[in-house]
Formats: sequence, C-alpha cells, structure tokens
Amino acid sequence: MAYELYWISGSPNSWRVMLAMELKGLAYESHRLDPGKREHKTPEFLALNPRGKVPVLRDGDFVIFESIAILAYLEQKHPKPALFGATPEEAGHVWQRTFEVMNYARDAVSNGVVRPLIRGEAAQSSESIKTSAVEAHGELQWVDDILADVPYLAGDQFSAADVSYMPIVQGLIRAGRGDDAVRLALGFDDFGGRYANIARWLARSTGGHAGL
Ligand SMILES: N[C@@H](CCC(=O)N[C@@H](CS)C(=O)NCC(=O)O)C(=O)O
Repeated sequence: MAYELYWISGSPNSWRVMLAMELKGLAYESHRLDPGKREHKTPEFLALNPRGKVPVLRDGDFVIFESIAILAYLEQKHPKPALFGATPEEAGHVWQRTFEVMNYARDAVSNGVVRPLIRGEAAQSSESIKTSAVEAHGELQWVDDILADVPYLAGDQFSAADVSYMPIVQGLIRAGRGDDAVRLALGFDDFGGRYANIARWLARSTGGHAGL
C-alpha cells in the first residue's frame, strides 16, 4: 500500500483528507496517533512534520502536510474524480471558495466556537464563544445563501471546497447540540431548521448520512 496517513481522532483537518481519499478511491495505511500520549510530538513524527500537527501523508519517500496541500497533491496524482474543476475558470472558483472556507468560516466556526466547546472551556470563555458564535452565524448564512442557488459550494460539481467545509460544519452540528452550547444559547441546536440549504447540501453530499 503506497499511502500512509497520520491522523488524530476528532481532527477535522484529518477528516478532510480522509474524505478526499475516499472519494478518489485511495487506500492507505492508517496511523492513528494518540494526542494523550503526545504521539504527534515524538522526534519520529516531528521529522515528518516539524509543526507536530496532523494530517500528514506519506507517499514512499515523499511526505506532505497541510490538509489542503494534500488535497492538491492527490488531485495531481489521481485527477478523477476531479476536486479542483476541469477548466481554469472552474479551478479558480474552487480555490477561491476553498480559501474563503478555510480563512473565514473555519476561523469563526471551528476555532471560535467548536474548539473551546469540545475542550470544555464554555464556562471560562463564554463571552468569546458568544462573540464568535455571532460571526459563525454570519459565515453559515453566507454558505446557506450560496447553496440556495447552486447544489455545491463552487457550483454544479462537488469539489475541494465542499470537502474542506464538511468537517467544519459537522463539527459545529455536533458541538452546537451539546449542553454547554444550549446553555449559552448559541443558536446552533436547530441547525437544519435555521440553515435549510446547508442541511440539504449535507444530505445531498452524504447520501442522507449527515445525522441531521
Ligand atoms: N493548517 C493545518 C492545521 C493542522 C492542525 O491544526 N491539526 C490539528 C488537528 S485538527 C493538530 O494536529 N493539533 C495538534 C496540535 O496542534 O498539537 C491543516 O490544514 O492541516
């Protein structure tokens, strides 16, 4: 088996790469690291990624990290099904949406809301979580409005932009239903009711297995 993937359970960045590999039908040897044992900070792992972060993909002697870079690498090696469009215009649009997702939606949703909630920081960080939640709702509305007009984030085809967004929104759906999120009245518990176009996109993209 050529590919080896290093990942941590619950890591949305790892899940992004797993989704792409699944879509492209690529097998890999799985290396699940235990963050509790700091397996992502061992000298052996830091030799692969000096930042000590997952995902990391190894392809023989070639090692690559950063989830979106891994997607781009896999696309070059396995162009079908295409995740970065077929024409220059499509590729540009997919990259634009992917960067929008990673630079804006991820910051507000994953970093500002999901991460502190799953780390159990609701009590000490309630004000910053509430502030981020307002921003996150703005980013969700942006996606919901896009999906009112087209089936996928970059248009008619499922693309890297969708792969990039899915772990972000799934993390929010899970954390947003939790007791802490409900107690802080963050407004994510009726996700499907509030963001119906995103809910439909999730159902469309996952064959109805999105868990909404
Ligand atoms: N920009 C990187 C982010 C990687 C990242 O932050 N990974 C997290 C897991 S989702 C991690 O390894 N955290 C462990 C740590 O920072 O110690 C990517 O897209 O791959």
